[in-house]
Amino acid sequence: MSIRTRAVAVGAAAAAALALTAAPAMAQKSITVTTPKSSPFSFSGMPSTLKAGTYTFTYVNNSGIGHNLKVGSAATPVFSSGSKTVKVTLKKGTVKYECVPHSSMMKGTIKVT
Ligand SMILES: [Cu+2]
Repeated sequence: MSIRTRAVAVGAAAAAALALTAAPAMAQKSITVTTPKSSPFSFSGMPSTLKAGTYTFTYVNNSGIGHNLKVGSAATPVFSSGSKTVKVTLKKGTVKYECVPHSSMMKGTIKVT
């Protein structure tokens, strides 16, 4: 084994060890949902299906209009610029999401499997 090959092998082992160490942190998933200025009464980036588990949704509101993101029973405050997060555990079934002040327009469902 040349020195070069050996360095690659050690690097791969280190990467594998790192992946194992990082695994528990990845149990909590992150999803970013955005309301763009160009479509100020919409949610962009919300998946239509997710695996059951705990998620942190980061809601980025670029619209300048007061919105929030409610997923299941958890919601961000209403805000008009910047971003806020909401953490929620999703169980199997259909979960509703919406902006509470504009729930007739800004709403949808996530199928949790
Ligand atoms: Cu809204």
